[in-house]
Amino acid sequence: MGVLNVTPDSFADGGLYADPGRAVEAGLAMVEAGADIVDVGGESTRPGAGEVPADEERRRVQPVVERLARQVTVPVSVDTWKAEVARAALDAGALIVNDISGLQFDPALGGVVARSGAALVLMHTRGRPAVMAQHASYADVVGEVAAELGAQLHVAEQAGIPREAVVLDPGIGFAKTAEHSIALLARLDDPRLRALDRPWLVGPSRKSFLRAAIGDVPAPGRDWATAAAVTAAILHGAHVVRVHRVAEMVQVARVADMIKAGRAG
Ligand code: HH2
Repeated sequence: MGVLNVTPDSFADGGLYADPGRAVEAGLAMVEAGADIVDVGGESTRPGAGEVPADEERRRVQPVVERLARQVTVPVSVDTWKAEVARAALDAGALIVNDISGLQFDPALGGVVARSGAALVLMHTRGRPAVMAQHASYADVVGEVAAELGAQLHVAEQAGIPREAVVLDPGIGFAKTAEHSIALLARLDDPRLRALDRPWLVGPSRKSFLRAAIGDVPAPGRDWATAAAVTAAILHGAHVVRVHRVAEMVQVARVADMIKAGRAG
């Protein structure tokens, strides 16, 4: 999954794709480089970020989703927790809703996804990005994330979204300290996570937990570190990795897949 943030302020690619034409070009280049999904986002959810009004977020993402969806054969996803933005993006051709709130922030989102027949990425977090760092407290991060994702999976099913349409995400860096993010990546194959019986998406790309190993390198310089995290995630059972540098991470993912399978090709 290639990350395409059409925002002025995303932590790793903010401002690069504010112009819709450039954003579409970047999305096409990601598909050319091997992305299986392009994830278009119009609101930064980095720790401490404020919220963007729905009409502004819709204005950012809708034209990009519409043009990309017409030109690529892979699914386009929309990275939003707002029902209104999701509805506009689905009407414009998106096939996946990537909800960082795991259906916690907007009670109308589940119904929008259910009625459209779209797939849903259900990510774990606690509290809005502005305050989520205050909620990074766990006695057993893997067990608590598994339990909370299980509860939200139930909410999705109650809203009419088939279980088969849901991909789970432990929410690397969302209401997590570096230790929590590292524990989740190291134990993605824990039986309590596996028991939820859904595919896993992980988004370690350029995130600040990587600094625990490499020091204070700015986000765009964290791609080698991201490659290591992507490899580890795949070896521990991740099915989808959400990354900024698609061409390089396609190579990383293919080699990790090959080694995990234990045979060439
Ligand atoms: N991380 C970010 C945004 N959306 N979605 C999922 N499913 N999983 C993630 O880990 C995830 C996500 C944050 O990264 P980015 O989009 O690069 O930054 P920003 O939120 O500043 O736009």
